[in-house]
Amino acid sequence: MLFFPTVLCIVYIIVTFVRLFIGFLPMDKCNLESSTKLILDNRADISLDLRSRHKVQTCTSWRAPIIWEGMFDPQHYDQIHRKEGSSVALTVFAVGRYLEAYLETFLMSSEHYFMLGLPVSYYVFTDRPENVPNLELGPRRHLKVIKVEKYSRWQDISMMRMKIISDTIESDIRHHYTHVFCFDVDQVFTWRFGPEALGDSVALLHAYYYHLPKRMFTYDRNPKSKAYMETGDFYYHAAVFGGTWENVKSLTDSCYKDIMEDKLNNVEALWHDESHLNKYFWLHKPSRILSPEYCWDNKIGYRSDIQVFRLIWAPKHYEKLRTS
Ligand code: 5GW
Ligand code: MN
Repeated sequence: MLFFPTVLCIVYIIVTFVRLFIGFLPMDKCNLESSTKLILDNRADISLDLRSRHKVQTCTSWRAPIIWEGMFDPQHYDQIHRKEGSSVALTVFAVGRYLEAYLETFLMSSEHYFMLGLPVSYYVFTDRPENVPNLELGPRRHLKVIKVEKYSRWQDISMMRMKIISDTIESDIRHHYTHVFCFDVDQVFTWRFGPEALGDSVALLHAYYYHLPKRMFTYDRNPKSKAYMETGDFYYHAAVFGGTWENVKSLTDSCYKDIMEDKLNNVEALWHDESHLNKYFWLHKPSRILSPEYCWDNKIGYRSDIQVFRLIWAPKHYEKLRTS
């Protein structure tokens, strides 16, 4: 008579203990026993601790890590990337009024926090090279200014970035740097943004969407656009993306091609280059994802899952900046 309830009780107790032991991890999406089954961009990734952050998703269904504070040993990444000779080209556009408004703060803050210890070159694209501030840079850090046209439509400034980055990788970056990171200029580094962020193909979770259900994602929903998608994995933010030069070249080529095809068909994707970027990462899964700790907007307010602010959105003054 008492046999069944007793067995049920024992099973329940065992299950409870096992769950407590493992922790209530958001692991349903990747179900890893150990991090050795991750996509490894680098030797250092073996040491990633996917279980150190309980309330957030730390890897994807295709086993790419999502990098959060506490999951990695910063010094370990510094050492291994230095040994392997990783080097980084950072591209940033400062066209029209964005030059005076943001560039100096962006670069100065980057000198304090971005990939310290590795060779870094800034590739600054602007319509007024003579107005780029003259900054003293750290050792093995360089700045190159490249003149670009100022398109009259701001949507075009934003979208032409893809073409210009691709051309610069081909003519210059590929001969000197292993990795490329592409940034919006209207942001400020406020904490370490180090080699733990380097990978073959790197996307960033958008601060406003990372905790929302997929149906809220603002993908392009117009079937006439090449950026059209019904569903996706995450909503990525175009303010930061990167990877090896080979992968960033493929990404920028592909997005540019799709943007041009849309133009021929007289359509423009909902969020311009960001819509195309989201489509690209849906079809070509990133090997590494950065948590919104890598690009946060303080306007969102306190959230317990955001433990550090590595890069924050600068205040936007669209009324002043977007009139030419
Ligand atoms: C100007 C008006 C509207 C939209 C973009 C621009 C603009 C963008 C510009 O006049 N000059 C310029 O250099 N940009 C570059 O494109 C900056 O690097 C900027 O960070 C990036 C994306 O534009 P954002 O930052 O205004 O777009 P959201 O998505 O951050 O609002
Ligand atoms: Mn921006």
